[in-house]
Amino acid sequence: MSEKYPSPVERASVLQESSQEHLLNRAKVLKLGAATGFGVAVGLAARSAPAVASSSIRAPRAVPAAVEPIPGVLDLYINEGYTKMVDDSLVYQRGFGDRPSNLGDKNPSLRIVPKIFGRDGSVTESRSYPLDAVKPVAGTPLPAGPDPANPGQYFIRRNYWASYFPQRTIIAETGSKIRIRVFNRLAGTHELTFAQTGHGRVDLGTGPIAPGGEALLEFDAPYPGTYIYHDPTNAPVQRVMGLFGALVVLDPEDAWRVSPGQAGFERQWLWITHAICTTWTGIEAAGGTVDQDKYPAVPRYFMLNDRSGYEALGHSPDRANNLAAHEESLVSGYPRQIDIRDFGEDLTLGTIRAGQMVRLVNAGIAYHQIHFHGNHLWTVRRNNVEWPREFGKVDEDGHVALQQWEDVVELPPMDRKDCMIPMKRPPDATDKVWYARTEDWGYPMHCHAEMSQTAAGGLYPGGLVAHWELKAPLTEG
Ligand SMILES: [Cu+2]
Repeated sequence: MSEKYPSPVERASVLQESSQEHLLNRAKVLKLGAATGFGVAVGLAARSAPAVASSSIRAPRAVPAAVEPIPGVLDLYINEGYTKMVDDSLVYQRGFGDRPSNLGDKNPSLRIVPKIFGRDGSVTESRSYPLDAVKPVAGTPLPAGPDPANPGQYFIRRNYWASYFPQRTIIAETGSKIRIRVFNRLAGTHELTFAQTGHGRVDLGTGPIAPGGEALLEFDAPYPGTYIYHDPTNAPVQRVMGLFGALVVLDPEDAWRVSPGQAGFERQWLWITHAICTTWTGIEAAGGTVDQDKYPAVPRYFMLNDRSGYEALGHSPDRANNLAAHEESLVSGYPRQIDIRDFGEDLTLGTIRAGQMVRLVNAGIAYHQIHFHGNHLWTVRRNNVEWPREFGKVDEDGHVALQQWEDVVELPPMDRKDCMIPMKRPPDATDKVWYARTEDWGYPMHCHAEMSQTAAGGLYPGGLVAHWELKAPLTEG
């Protein structure tokens, strides 16, 4: 455990050595915090490392092992380490972590436990949101009761269930201020950018942070929606190295809706997809810089919420991982009568005629085709722009995209799509079959970009896979 956290003695001495520096920083931070206006990103960047640079390609270690936290500020550490892939190989990765960790650590901090920026100025660590909502057991919301007019179907609770979020998630309530201090613990220059979060959809970021340096980024929570944060250095290389995550912005007064006036939902899911190119990780691990013309990306691992294959499906020998996969990724619920034309309409008091919302995020480099069996999905937004059903779209390549209501959702790199899965009786289930069912009905989700179903160039189905479940009838009790 000592490699994960510095002992109190180590920590105290490190703080002492650099206390003056940090007092100075803190004063600067507070001053800048008071001076910044609406939507302004402040880069307090690039303190250069003290003259202790070694010949090592590794980080100069100018950043102390632990720093004094500032209330309302989230500390992120740019770390490196090795991560176990689905085929048990270890792959070099970088990431925005919760704590400082080093290359040799068995459990490096390469992604954060979800954090919530509250309207009240707080930063809270929580895998579920809203904080005071009831957590669904294994991620599956229970119904309010049977729907007498529709045997085998249920009334769904309105504004009741919390949702679980995967690692790398930052949630910001509207009206909150996002305040992040970033420590670059690596030998190269890195930065943190929140794509399309500024006025006019501009990116807001720290700017380059020198090795051993730190920066403060501060901006007002943008319009409700789904965003990607990442390191744009030598894009997309540093993102593919693991420096990415997702920001979800929600109105705390209306937290069961992706945006004002948009469809309500029972609970929501955040699916962050990602791909790893081991040619690139090998070059960067050796201290090099990827030349994309010389070494085009050839992704070998494909993940959903940082899991692949049997681990993504919750079939691993690790029970804690399986439970987390169910809570975060494996969509599940009870069947309900739904009409996509009137999502959100009340049936009876405290219930909603709606499905579950899946926020699809592609932080990787592959064009994904997220394909569901059992139900079609209704895409309500793409990149935080509403997708009404009245008309189709023509994309940049001239293709007609009629994707509002489909079983395949196209997801190019850096795209976010908010999709409603109705959780309804599958249209091809005849009465005889429907009324005879006694078990959960499980349906696959697989990506139609077939290479993404594999790991290490062939291990199938070791890639970006999931399933969703329509739960069996509840027995009268
Ligand atoms: Cu299929």
